[in-house]
Amino acid sequence: MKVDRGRFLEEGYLVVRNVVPPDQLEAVRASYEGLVDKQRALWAAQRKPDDPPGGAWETSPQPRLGLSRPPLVHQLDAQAVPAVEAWLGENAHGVSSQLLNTPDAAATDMMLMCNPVRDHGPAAWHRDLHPIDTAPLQGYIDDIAENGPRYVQWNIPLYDDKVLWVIPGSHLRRNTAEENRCLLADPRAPLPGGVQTQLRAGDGVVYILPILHWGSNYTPVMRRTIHGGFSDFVLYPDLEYTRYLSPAGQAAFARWEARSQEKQRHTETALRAAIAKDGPAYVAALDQLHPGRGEKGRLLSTVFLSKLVHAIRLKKHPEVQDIPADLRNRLGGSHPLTLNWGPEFANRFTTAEADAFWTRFAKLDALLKTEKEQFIPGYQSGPMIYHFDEMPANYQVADFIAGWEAAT
Ligand SMILES: O=C(O)CCC(=O)C(=O)O
Ligand SMILES: [Fe+2]
Repeated sequence: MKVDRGRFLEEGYLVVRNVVPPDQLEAVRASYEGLVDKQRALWAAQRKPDDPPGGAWETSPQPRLGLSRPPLVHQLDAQAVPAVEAWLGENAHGVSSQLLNTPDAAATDMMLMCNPVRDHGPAAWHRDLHPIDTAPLQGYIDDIAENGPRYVQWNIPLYDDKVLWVIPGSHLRRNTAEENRCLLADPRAPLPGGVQTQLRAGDGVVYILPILHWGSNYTPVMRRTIHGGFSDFVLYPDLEYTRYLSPAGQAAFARWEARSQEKQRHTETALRAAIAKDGPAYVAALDQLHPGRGEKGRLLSTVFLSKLVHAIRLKKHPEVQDIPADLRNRLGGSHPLTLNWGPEFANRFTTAEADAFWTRFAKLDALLKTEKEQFIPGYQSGPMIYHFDEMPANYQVADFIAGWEAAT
């Protein structure tokens, strides 16, 4: 299927019909329901003393399965095949590759959002963006405007679903003053210009990550909505289950895993070039990481790397005190879309190497910080001493590299 990429880039979202073809819908539903049962057993077993018997299934406003993450990923078997392969069809994988303008986009975190057991009402409007451990919004906007998104996210409901609202075009701009006023007054009410998506079972909405969006109502009405995305930047904790997939499915995950390893190597090369103060090698490594991107793309990746450098430093020196608690908490996980390859990535470097590249990135880190703690609504970061929106003024990758000479 040919989709309207121009419209997608402009509005930040697109509704695609029959992402799950009608003749597969029943099988995909049944497969996901089997996974819901498995996850409910896990939640019941993990419940805390004060929780109801079902644990998170009963307490969460949006009980969510993570198919590609432990512990559920360790339990996938032949029964899960239609659930996983729903990601591989032409209208999911093919359309995602078209929209990302890449030959073979990889499925990232594969999830399923379910209805809560009791009414929880609306969530808060937000962008799926936590600038504290990734980058300021403007960095994303500039990169997307220059070369399109690096990641596209999907909601693919298996039952009719109108929970999600979006603000068209908000992926390419900061919040307006009016939006900030409304969000501070009541983040759980309709915003001016908001559009409610109206999806039939099997249709999907695909959107560009920093778009302002809203989970407008979490009620006990049956909801089983596939959620997750596609990118060239992925990390798979466990691919053991892929042996149950069709040959084409196995081949897809094998290609994507090889690509992930390659991207991790290019990330390592970039950090080693920084240690060596080799500017051309640093830029060459970034160009391998995301071929075809320009200055804005390289700058965004450099900001991502400044966070990775923090994560590695923290792994080598758990006692350091100068990393704010909220940043520290996020850095412990993985976030491949922003080049955080998880705790084990630090093992590629010695402590001395980690200290050396920290020196190279310290100035940029300081430029990303604000003087006083600040807060802007509509993000997944609370009040913080890093910029929510603004990138360093008049700053390019060449300035980052020039800064190495002045440093020790
Ligand atoms: O429920 C939805 O459709 C939106 C969910 C969402 O935005 C989120 O969990 O980040
Ligand atoms: Fe979200």
